[in-house]
Amino acid sequence: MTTFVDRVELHVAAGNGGHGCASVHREKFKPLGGPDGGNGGRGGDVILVVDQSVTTLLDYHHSPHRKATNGKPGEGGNRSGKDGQDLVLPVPDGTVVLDSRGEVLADLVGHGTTYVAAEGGRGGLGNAALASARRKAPGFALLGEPGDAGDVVLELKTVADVALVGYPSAGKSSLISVLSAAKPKIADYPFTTLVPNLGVVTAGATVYTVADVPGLIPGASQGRGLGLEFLRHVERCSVLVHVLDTATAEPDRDPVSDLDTIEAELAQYGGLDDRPRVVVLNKVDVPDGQDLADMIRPDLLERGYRVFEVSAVAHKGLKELSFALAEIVARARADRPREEATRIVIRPKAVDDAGFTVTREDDGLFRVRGEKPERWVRQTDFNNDEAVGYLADRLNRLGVEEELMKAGARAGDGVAIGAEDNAVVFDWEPTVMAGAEMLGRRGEDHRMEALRPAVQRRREREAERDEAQREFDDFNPF
Ligand SMILES: Nc1nc2c(ncn2[C@@H]2O[C@H](COP(=O)(O)OP(=O)(O)OP(=O)(O)O)[C@@H](O)[C@H]2O)c(=O)[nH]1
Ligand SMILES: [Mg+2]
Repeated sequence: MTTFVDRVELHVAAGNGGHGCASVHREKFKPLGGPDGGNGGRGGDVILVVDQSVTTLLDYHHSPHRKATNGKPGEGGNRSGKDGQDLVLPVPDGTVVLDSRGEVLADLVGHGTTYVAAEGGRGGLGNAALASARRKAPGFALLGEPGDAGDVVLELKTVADVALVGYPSAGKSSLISVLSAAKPKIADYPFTTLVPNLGVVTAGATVYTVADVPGLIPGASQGRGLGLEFLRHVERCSVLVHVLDTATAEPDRDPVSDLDTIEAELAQYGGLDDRPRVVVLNKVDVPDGQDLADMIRPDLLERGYRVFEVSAVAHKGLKELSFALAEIVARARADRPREEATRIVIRPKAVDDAGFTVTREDDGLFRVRGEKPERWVRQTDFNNDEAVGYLADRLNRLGVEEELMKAGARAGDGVAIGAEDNAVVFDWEPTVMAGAEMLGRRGEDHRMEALRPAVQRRREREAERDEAQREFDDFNPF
């Protein structure tokens, strides 16, 4: 049998956004041509799509690193960069997507269901798009944003109606082979089944699926044997069938204590309490087996189980069993109006209404968190003073300065924008716009200390350019 993979860790990286372009239109005898730098293209997404022709996660086991392509940078002449291409990854029906901490992100059920596992970065605006009445000829462009990158875990949960559980060699695979057309491997040694088998059963008008789980043994929920790995496959089932071996030769086992052991393991695993149970006493073709079945039947009935005596080998009691299971499955389907569509969990964004938060940390550092401020920082080319000045303006307009002041920030305090491991840190100087309490003289635009030299140079340059622009405007009647 081919390898079966039902859990993989996938490393996904979306494409980066292309950088915007800073360019000035040049033509002979027209020294003051307008900005014509195009925008960068968007990075491609990594998208998971349920494809019913895919049955295992094997491909991702072999090559777990997947990356979408980057957006191309913008170019002069107002040419936008090309968008990166989305990377579409086909996954089997019933794939559950988790983050690396084990939180469920999405539960993908149904052909065509999609989930964006990593979002491509936005392209940066070129200087043409950044031009405004106030900033007629920006000498900078925005950087493209990096695409999302990270690990997701894919788990495959078989979507079976009936799950067969029991000790190794109890006859689970044999039962599937006689109830359905499936031909799983059957042998007289334990752990014959290494991965779940799935069979389709037709009983009257009802068609349902049956899966077996590799044999469970005491301690399975702690990871002994193979079964636990596969219990997730039974999580979606409507009914659990205990397959009990009435003819085991092992001295310290009997069907009732086997049942107790398996139940204890299921309880340890958790989440299966509400599933109806049925007991199958298998191997009653063996004379001792029939005697034992007769002996324990009253006990099982008293415990409230429906009990079926069968022989997978002699094809005994199969019809009753398959019709009884069909009835339970049909009832479960009726009770649970199949809203079993995709359950996608939206990752919460820790941002309040203002779009950002300011918090003071123990060491006196002020931390600014928020989608916009963090994005703006990523988009900034810190080697370009004008770009840094533009960032300061944006932060100010959003009200970041004001909030910092309210939170008690003083000149010279450290301010970090972004998460701990990925923040831009600078010394803060309040600006004119932030209110009356600023420490500098009115009209002086001294910003964050670290940015100040840059900002001052920018202001000087802007003043020069504005002057030139004014002269030009005066001279030019349009
Ligand atoms: N006499 C008799 N033997 C059976 C019957 N059902 C299964 N067996 C035998 O029991 C052994 C184990 O059967 P499997 O179907 O492989 O058991 P399993 O529960 O799938 O075992 P694992 O996959 O190891 O967990 C095989 O030798 C079967 O031929 C039955 O009804 N009567
Ligand atoms: Mg088996």
